Amino acid sequence: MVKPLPAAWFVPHDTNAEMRWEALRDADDGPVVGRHVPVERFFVRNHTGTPLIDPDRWRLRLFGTGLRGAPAPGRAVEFGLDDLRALPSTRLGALIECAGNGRSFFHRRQGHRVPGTPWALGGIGSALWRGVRLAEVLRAAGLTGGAVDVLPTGLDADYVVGGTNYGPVRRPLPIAKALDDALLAYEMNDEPLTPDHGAPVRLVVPGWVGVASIKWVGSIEVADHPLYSPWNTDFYRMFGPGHPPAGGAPLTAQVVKSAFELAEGARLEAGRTHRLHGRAWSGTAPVRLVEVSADGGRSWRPARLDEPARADDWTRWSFDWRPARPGRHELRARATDRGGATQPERAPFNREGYLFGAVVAHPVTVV
Ligand SMILES: Nc1nc2c(c(=O)[nH]1)N[C@H]1C(S)=C(S)[C@@H](COP(=O)(O)O)O[C@H]1N2
Ligand SMILES: [Mo]
Repeated sequence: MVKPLPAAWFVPHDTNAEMRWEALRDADDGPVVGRHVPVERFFVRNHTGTPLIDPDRWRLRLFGTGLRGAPAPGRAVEFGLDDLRALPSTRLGALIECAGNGRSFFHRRQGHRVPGTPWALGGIGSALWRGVRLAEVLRAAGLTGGAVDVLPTGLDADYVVGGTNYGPVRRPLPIAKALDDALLAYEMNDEPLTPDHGAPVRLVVPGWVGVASIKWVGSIEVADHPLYSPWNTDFYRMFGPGHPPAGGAPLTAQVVKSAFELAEGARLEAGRTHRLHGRAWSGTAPVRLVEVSADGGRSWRPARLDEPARADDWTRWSFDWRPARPGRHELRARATDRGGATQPERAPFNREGYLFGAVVAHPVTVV
């Protein structure tokens, strides 16, 4: 990674960096981070490493049987960064959340060891993205009515694990989602994209697992037939008991979740009221309700939603808590979205530990 990863903001996991939730709140009553996470504090998920790409020489190449004239890869329709900037731009507040966010809780709360990056809940961030709608670029490239899948490919190094070379990171996206709200983003929080987050251009696929949002995108195949890559076959499907042998359907939308802007084991003074802050989100609908329990899940009280809930972003909430007695306590938050989905007590097991959406106990020490 290129950017510094101060220990106050990040937990390192080899090629990845998890955001500390307490980094959204510097001090009890100190400066707070707004709805969008500053680029310097945004989590990073790299399969390999951050490539440095010269924006002046960068080209986006579109080809395939779903474009007029079915251009072969060698005869791709090309766009430079200036070409994309000349197309109508869109600004969109949206989350990027890793499909494995919360994975460590499969072990910590449910006793199942699963492989992969052991994220707590910090494999997520929200930013304000600016770019051009993928739909706009596909149409400019000659999209036909026969297109069914698009395959954006990253310019980072091939992903090699256990002696297998899976090739560059790439994941097919159904044409319906591509035309609905996917964005080819060149700005993050009103600044040009930085190398770690996909400069010069990345895809942002609102509501879907983070891997759909391909960084450093260099080409997009547009096909009139279904496309496959390891990222929609070997990875990012539900595997294990209760799932088909080849895995469930490729993962798409994220599940409803919530988190406290607090360190694990944070120390809070007894006998005074603390305004606890947190955020809640869902990949399918705006958040409707957040409840908090400070007694191990026996009783729940609604938190205050501090801003209007939106579908693609998280909602900040707060909750006043006056702990009476010193000692260890467990806080819990539970979100419900407008589609009626609520965080369950247990997340459905799957071998790779995807989509952990269950309620999490957050330990604090009252002093
Ligand atoms: N080219 C490329 N795109 C990628 C990845 C990658 O390793 N290479 N990681 C994906 C995954 S798994 C996630 S969760 C998000 C993370 O985005 P961020 O690093 O900007 O937070 O990028 C996605 N896009
Ligand atoms: Mo991810």
